[in-house]
Amino acid sequence: MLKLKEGVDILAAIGGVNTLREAEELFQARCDRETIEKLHRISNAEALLKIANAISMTDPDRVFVNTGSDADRKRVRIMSMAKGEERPVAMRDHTVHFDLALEQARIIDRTYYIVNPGENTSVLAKSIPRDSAHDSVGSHMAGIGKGKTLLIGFFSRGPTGAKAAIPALEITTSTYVMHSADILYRHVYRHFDEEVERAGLFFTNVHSEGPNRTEDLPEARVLMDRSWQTTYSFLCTYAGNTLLLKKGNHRFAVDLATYFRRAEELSEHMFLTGITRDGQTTFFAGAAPSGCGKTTTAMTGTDFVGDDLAQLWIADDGTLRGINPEKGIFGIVRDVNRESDPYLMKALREEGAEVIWTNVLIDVHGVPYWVGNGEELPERGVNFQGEWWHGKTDESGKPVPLSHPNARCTVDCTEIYNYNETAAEDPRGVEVRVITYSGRDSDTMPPVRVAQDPDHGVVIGASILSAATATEVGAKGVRRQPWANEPFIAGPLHDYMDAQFAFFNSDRLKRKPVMAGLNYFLTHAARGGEGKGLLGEKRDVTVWLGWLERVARGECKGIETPIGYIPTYADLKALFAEIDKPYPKELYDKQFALYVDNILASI
Ligand code: SPV
Ligand code: MN
Repeated sequence: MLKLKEGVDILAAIGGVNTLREAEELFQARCDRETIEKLHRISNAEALLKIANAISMTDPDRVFVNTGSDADRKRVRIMSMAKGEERPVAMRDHTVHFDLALEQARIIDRTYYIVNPGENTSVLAKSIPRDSAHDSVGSHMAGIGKGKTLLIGFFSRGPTGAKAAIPALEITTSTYVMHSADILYRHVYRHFDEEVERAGLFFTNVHSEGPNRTEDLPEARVLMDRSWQTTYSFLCTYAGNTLLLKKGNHRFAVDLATYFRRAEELSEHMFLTGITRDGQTTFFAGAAPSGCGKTTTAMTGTDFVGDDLAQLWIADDGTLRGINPEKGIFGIVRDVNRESDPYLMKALREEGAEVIWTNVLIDVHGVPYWVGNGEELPERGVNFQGEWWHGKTDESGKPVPLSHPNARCTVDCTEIYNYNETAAEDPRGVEVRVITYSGRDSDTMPPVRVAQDPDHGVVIGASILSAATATEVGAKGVRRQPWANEPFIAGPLHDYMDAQFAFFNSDRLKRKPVMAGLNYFLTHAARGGEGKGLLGEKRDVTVWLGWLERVARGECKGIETPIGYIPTYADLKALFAEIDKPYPKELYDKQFALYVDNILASI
């Protein structure tokens, strides 16, 4: 069983700062006047000690506190350009950052949970004993900041004051990481003390890219100390490995929900989006594994709230509430085009937004391009492997793609036309009426089905399957992706499942959500046709969500089957008519026929 503040606090042990007085002496010795003044506005002793120990351990030349003011944010961007972590591209306020060719995704083979003796972790995750982690951090992070500026930011994972929002420190030598945090997270510098008080805790993240060389990558590590809710990351730059406010802290939030707030909260790898019809908005929270179209699905709603993470809780009035711990997207750009993602495309291609591009192709005019963008593509440019030209191959003779399949854009949600900022910033959260679970299942489950009861809903979540995607270095094959959250579940999966049953069956949850399975990856070949082409189109998701919205409002029920309620042909035909699309009965039969053998095999 996980215990907090158990075992050696590695950061304190290496930093050696134990009292507030020592911390103050260190600030006086190591920081300029402005930084000291900024630190003096923080009074939480634990946070000041974390900061002092991070400075002491990494030994930077300078320290910079990013309060989130316009001036500080601008300084971060200027530093990033001067340092070369980012460069400007043609459009104003757009920059590009390249990660090393061999670090284009999460380095799951070098990602570990730091554990105490006897502590269990998920069998699918890697763990490292506390004393070995202590050695590893000590030998790689002591002095890693020499010659650099250490940047410190105070963030909130969620709207200030929301029940499930948690404050966190991001401490990094990387200007790109801090710039990304500026776009993706809410600053809470001015209310940090109160927020720590309210939440009862905060998370800490310490990162340094070190020299940023390919030869150091085997030594790169992402280490997460579950007991001290502190992450350590070194010798890497990809945001999934370094901006641990995101998935590092998500893992701690999963721990909190599972072990300390059981049946009260959940922390999920889900988008949040709403559909408004006749003046009423129905909010959805939807899980999908990394690289399976979560961002695109979220943006099909009329009231977009988040594309990656959701903190859910049961409110005192018995409703299910959700917040997005983030306020920006770090989205995959492959296949983002005007047809499938009009709002995102507008934010990316029209002046006005601040955008960080990563691992795309920059052409000779400084314009970013990516595979599947629906535009004419340039013949040459610079990408994640250096100079690129059409037909370029790597050492093994394989063609080098124009952009990496995990190339991304970082942009504030307020730049997205259908973002409902009022709902997203509401500390009461949005009321979640529908939960969806989707994966990449080519041959078994229908496009949409509704669980018969909460237990069934939990099982649908537990059964998600996905093909490997480009979001993890070295991932291969189809694998189970329970709740699409498996890569971020630190503890044994049965604990997580138990927490799901306890949450959705809770007597306190008076307004039970509709729980549904979604699958838009059925192929023609799997339904008696030819080829791997998809049955239906990506944009049909609006119909599946539209049907669920009607189920949530009690306007449709569907046909009861052993795998849940499936829509009637008449209901779907009417919904397709609303998007001016014919929906032949023959296609419905293919999509909703139950392939019992496949279903049994899957069970
Ligand atoms: C994902 O891979 O699920 C992402 C990007 O959202 S990151 O987790 O930051 O690598
Ligand atoms: Mn994700």
